[in-house]
Amino acid sequence: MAAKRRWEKDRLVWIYQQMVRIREFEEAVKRTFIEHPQVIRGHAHLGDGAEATIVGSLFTRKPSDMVMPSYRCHGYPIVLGTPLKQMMAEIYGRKDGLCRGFGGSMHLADPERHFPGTSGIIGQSIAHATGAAVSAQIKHTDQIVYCFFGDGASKQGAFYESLNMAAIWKLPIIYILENNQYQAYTHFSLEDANAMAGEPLSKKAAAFSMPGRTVDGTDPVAVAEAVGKAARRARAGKGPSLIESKFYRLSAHGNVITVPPLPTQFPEHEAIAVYGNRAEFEEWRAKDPIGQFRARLIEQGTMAEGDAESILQSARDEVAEAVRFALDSPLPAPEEALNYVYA
Ligand SMILES: Cc1ncc(C[n+]2csc(CCOP(=O)(O)OP(=O)(O)O)c2C)c(N)n1
Ligand SMILES: [Mg+2]
Repeated sequence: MAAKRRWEKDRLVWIYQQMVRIREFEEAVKRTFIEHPQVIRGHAHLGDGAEATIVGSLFTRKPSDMVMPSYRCHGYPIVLGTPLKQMMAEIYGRKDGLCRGFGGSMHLADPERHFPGTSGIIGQSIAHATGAAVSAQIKHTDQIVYCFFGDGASKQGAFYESLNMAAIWKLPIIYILENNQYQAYTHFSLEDANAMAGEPLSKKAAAFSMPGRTVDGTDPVAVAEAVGKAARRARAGKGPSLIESKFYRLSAHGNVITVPPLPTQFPEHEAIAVYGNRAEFEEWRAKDPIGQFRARLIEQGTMAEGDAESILQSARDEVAEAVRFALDSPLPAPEEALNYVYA
């Protein structure tokens, strides 16, 4: 009994630790725009607010399973164990990056860890992930696919076509709809923006006779329970599920590129900048999944305050080292520009 409790405790602390590592990494990406203007040449989109959904979902995976998110993709490889140094070097466009500096923030890939790649074309990653599930089924690899995508992406045709095919063929895939309530600059809800029909979004699963469920995406344990059930179903050959995880994107959609010599910056959140609704933003900021989970673990005696502090400090050290490594890494040589271009 004591051993089981210890195991449970370790698992909860592990979840907290991964959430903190993701947040600290993304804070460093955001800071780079201020402290080292022009270092990140393209766009970067942060997933702060999504940590409980990412870690809770991936908590249930086996190491050989495939993980295929959309373009807001920093958090997932962090949980899979991809070195932060290589990730930061990729975001900085450097030679030592995961994709030798050719991919950038929106195109991270780590095939060794079954993270095949991401796409900035909204909705299409759902079709890619469904294809990966077809491959796993044909090859009998026993892998399942964790397919993450946004509320906006779920309006695309690729979503409906993919869910139909996955249901018919009982593909080993979990569709994790990250409802962060914004689609770039537009609020998702029907009343506010006339952008999205049908709530909760998970009820669309019924059209394909697959299980659909909406969970509190600020609670990693609730996410892990729902996704774990879907994973057991997929592994048993019973087919796909749709999980809508509802949370709030805590940063603006992405950075804005201003004209040099002005630095590239992150603007205010769209709730404030577009809708003038600071109250909505503050309400959700108070439900920050990391703050909530930290308080809960401390209150229930699972984690000591001191442990929480050392988790934060070691994440900061790890990230600082990744930043140093990335800044020291050279840019790819100009003559390499056309390498890896297939057209
Ligand atoms: C096919 C396509 N259309 C439009 C865009 C421009 N675009 C970039 S992000 C985005 C919104 C995506 O919203 P959502 O799927 O909810 O993902 P989130 O940004 O919230 O993670 C849009 C429309 C795009 N990249 N691809
Ligand atoms: Mg969204």
